[in-house]
Amino acid sequence: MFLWGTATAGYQIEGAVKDDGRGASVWDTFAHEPGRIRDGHTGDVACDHYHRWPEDVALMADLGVNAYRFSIAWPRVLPQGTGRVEPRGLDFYDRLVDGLLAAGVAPVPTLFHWDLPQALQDMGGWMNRDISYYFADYAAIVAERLADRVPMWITLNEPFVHMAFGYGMGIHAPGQTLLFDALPVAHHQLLGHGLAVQALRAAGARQVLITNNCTPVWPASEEAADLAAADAYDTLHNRLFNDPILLGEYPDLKAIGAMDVVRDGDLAVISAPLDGLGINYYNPTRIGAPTDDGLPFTDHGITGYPTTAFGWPVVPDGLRELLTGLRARYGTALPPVYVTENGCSQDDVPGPDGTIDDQGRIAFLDGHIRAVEQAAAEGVDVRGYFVWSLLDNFEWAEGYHQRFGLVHVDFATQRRTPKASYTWLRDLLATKR
Ligand code: IFM
Repeated sequence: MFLWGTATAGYQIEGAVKDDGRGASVWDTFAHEPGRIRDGHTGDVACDHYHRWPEDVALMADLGVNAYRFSIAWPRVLPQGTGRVEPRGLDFYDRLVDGLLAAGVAPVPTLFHWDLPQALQDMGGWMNRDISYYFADYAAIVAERLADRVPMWITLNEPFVHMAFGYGMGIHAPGQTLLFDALPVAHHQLLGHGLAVQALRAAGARQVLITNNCTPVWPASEEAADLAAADAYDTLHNRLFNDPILLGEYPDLKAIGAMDVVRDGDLAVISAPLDGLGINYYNPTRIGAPTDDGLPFTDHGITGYPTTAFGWPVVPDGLRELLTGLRARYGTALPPVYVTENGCSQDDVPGPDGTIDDQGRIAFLDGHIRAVEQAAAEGVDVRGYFVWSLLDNFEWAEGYHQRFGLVHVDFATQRRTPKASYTWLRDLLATKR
């Protein structure tokens, strides 16, 4: 059965950051540091999904999706990241899973969507190899509680973005600016993924995936320097995270740095077979030769396409290109693919009658769903498509300024209003059924 879903993440929607014994995460710390988040927004309340989840599940049932990708907040389950388990945190996800199943929506939890317990950050976060093992312990605890009812698990969300934005450039939590010295974060996340796969399977998990953020890389020209820079960027963004999982080896990293934290046996753990590969796609990236800022490439930006409120180019065919490119690179090593995120931000403002006519989002989704269908027609085994996102939510460094939801959220009142794109998708899904 093809999975049609929506996707969200804990810190972006749950709020209730102090409820039921939840510990602090790196995002609580970071968001409260002055100047980190646009207009000082935080995820303290977000969409208050922690209290309003029945309404949100009802919205999904009405939409007609058969799957929901959400994330489990590690600090709700283990407030200090390791050690004492908080049963009330597990109870919340238990209720959510049962609520989803009762509504005919398959729960697809992600175990790590960037909200590392602050106590583990105080030990060095993902720069510290020990965190990989703590992650596997946490995965085991959650799976022992939920694996009887959860059909599909995702270990990590977008380890590239977490490494690059969180540890490389300091745009996301934990706000470190290590540039290429952040490469151990890639390896420790991947090792944590592999160890978690073992833990999940031991606890009876049926299907296990990882979600990578991938981008087709377009060289700025056919000049050798631009081609080499594009290759370096492709290595950093895509292959660094797909190759070890699918091929059991790192790509040649000499253009970007050295991976000197790999120990014997790690790659065998990392490359354990998966039941699928989750892919998050937003846009291609155009890369040219380095300037003098010390990086081995320059992002040239892409012109000539419509853009989202974020300024990201809307290139639906990039999704077809990405999926067929994965198939070409990995061949039979590529498991079934699930598009675990795709969507766009818009400046959605309710009209005088209260409706939100987000035609741009409808065009975006229509184009990208067609691209998935085209990739399938070209031989890619695609088995799911999840819209980012169900709700307008806390968009990290942008706070509440970027609205990605099929459902509008008035953050002053928490009122949910389905947008025109929600109705459009509901009608589409009805025809697909
Ligand atoms: O909101 C994020 C999400 O947390 C991870 N993928 C990209 C989305 C839009 O920026």
